[in-house]
Amino acid sequence: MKTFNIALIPGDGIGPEVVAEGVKVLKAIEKLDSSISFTFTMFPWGCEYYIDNGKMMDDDGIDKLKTFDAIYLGAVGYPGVPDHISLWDLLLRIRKEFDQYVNLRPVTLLNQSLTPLKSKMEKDIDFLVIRENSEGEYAGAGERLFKGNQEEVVLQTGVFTRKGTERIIRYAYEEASKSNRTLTSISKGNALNYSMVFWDEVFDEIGKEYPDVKTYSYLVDAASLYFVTDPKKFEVVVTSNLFGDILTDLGAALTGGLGLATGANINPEKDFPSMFEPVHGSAPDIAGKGIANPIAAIWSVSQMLDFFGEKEWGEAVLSCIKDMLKETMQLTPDLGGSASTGEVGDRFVELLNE
Ligand code: GGG
Repeated sequence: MKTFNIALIPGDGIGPEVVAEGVKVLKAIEKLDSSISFTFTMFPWGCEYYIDNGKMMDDDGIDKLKTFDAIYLGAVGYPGVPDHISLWDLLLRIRKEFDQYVNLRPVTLLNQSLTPLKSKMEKDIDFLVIRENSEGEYAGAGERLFKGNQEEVVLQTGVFTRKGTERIIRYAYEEASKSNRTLTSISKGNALNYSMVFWDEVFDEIGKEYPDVKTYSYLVDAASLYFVTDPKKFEVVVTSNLFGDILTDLGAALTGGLGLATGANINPEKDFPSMFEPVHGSAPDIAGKGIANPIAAIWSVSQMLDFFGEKEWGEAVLSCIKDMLKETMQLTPDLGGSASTGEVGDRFVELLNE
């Protein structure tokens, strides 16, 4: 019997609603497969916790999470707590403390009817964005001088270390090489004359170790255009923290919206737990209405199962998502359906049992 211990951080807004459906799916798998079991430990961290305790998580929160096989996170951020506090003191803190330097965000069209580009599709949109997840513009480095003064100066420094840049680019080459796909680097070397020139150099240097991988390099502005006009150009993409965050929302727009976008924050060395989350935020406008789309969170479960080495279950969950997307009436309103969050989860479990 394999037991996987999962820390649950449902977080804010629709986070708890969608995480509950992901847990429903994991419990259904446990019933179907006597060789797997999961334990779930809930951590009530997030903005409500901040309002009550003045902090987003316990002081020893990182120590508490250390022993888990994975963290399953819903969403962070809610009106009343400044966004940079909620993001930095929970989500970004966990990514950093556990050195989850790889962010895997698939941009995959699971049903042709979901893309606003459908008339132009010659083949399905199906690529993987590998976002650098530990440094760059999210390093937290900067300064605010002469605050409120006419002379005010604000610096937000992009930090690109050799170690950090090499390891993400090497990870991406490995991924492209083992799956026999092309690799595209997205940067901005013409304007960002230190960081992105360095990024491009490292991309070329590491490329010498992978002569089998066909590569492309685009500036982020051109790449944004190609995402929309010619997404089939892309197979595996590697990019910086900020560009990856922005481009994957664009990717979500092409493939059905944020209700379908998942992200895995991976510590490849497995020194620390990895974290799985829907890409979307807490969506305060629909929180508590029972209409949040849980499919992105369920897709995160698929990524988690892959990461655990349970590839068959990971694929089974993805295949059920594809089946779900054929059933308009069983979807939430963002996808044109009228089902509730819980009904989508229940239908999902039925499909898994078929
Ligand atoms: N699902 C997690 C969440 O709430 N994400 C919101 C967000 O702003 N994330 C920024 C990032 O992924 O860097």
